[in-house]
Amino acid sequence: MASRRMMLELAAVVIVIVAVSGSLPATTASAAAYRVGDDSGWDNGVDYDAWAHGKRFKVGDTLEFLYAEGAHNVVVVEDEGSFAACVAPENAPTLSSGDDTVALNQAGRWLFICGFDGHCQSGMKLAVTVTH
Ligand code: CU1
Repeated sequence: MASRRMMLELAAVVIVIVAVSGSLPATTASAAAYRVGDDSGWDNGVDYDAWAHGKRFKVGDTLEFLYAEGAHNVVVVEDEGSFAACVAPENAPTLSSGDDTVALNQAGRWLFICGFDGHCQSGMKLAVTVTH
């Protein structure tokens, strides 16, 4: 028959296991890394509305824009009007390494366009809504 001391030790072990396993999902679920366009990357001829559809972007997630350097860029646009009109504002942050990762570090609308002539108009634009 188990002693009272053994039962207390067993209870302590169970509490530790519950505490550890309970904390793991919280840390792993907090950030997701998305490759924009999946295997198609950031390119002409990809439907980015369809790509974003159904995804739930959270603060702390990252977006990776992968493309041939020099073929495209990524302009971070602040206002919906510029996004709708495919206009890259004068001082908008522009990424151009070919492998650009954007940390979605605040909630709200995040708008991206390709600044190359005609690319945004033909579909290289991505809007995501980021929540806490
Ligand atoms: Cu482009």
